[in-house]
Amino acid sequence: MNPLRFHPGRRLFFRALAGAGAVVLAGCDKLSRTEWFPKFLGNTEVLTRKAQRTVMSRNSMAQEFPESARSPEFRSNGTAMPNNAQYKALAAGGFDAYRLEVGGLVEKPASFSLEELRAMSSRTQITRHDCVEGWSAIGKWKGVPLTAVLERVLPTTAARYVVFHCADPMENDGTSQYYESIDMEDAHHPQTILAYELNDKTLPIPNGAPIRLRVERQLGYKHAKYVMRIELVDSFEKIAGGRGGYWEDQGYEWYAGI
Ligand SMILES: Nc1nc2c(c(=O)[nH]1)N[C@H]1C(S)=C(S)[C@@H](COP(=O)(O)O)O[C@H]1N2
Ligand SMILES: [Mo]
Repeated sequence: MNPLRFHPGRRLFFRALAGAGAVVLAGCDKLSRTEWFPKFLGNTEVLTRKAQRTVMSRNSMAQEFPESARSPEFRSNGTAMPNNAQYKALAAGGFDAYRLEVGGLVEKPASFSLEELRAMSSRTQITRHDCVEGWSAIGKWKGVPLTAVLERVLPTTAARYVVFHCADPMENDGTSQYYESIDMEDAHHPQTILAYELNDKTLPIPNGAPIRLRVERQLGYKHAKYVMRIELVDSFEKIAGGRGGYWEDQGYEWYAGI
């Protein structure tokens, strides 16, 4: 019998194509994408062109894993504690005074406390993080979908990128801060979340507390930690080195798809 026929992940995947909200590709971990995606397409006559594009494009979902696949430990990489007095003061107060500022090309600039972010819709996902330096770890992330935040501030039609300004100053250059950017397509991807929990616990400082980006179809350096401010822009040319991110300014690719 075709093992795919009654596979629970397949039904869920249909829901994803139907545009249902939160979707978990549960149970698909045993079948690699290359094994089951072509069969899936071959078995199905009803896929619309739009749905097919969803499968084949970078809008497709990053693989999600069962609890048992979680790495025993999720290491920290890059900054583990921002060397920034304002951040340190926030951390000392348990981030009670933290506010995520969201502005730029939006109709309603706003700022959100952690409490407000936690009260919004949430998504939990167990995904693999791949660092360009050659290590990977599987962790469980919970956070607010970036779309939910964007719906509150209403990006204007001119907005093309979402820029994440982080708390950590980067070494070798007293003035530069870590920052990252993604386009609106990734901003609206269902797995793009502002995470506040890792492995069922409040996000630890070494992993980016109180808020860090998860953008699961891209490499680790895109996942901005210590996000303080989000800015909607039409171009990132005038920000820092002009290439859309701290590592991009050092020569890394802006789109780091995996
Ligand atoms: N603000 C900030 N974000 C960052 C970094 C950093 O140094 N500062 N390092 C990046 C890199 S290279 C990786 S692999 C991941 C590491 O996330 P982790 O510390 O939770 O493992 O965060 C990314 N986001
Ligand atoms: Mo990384």
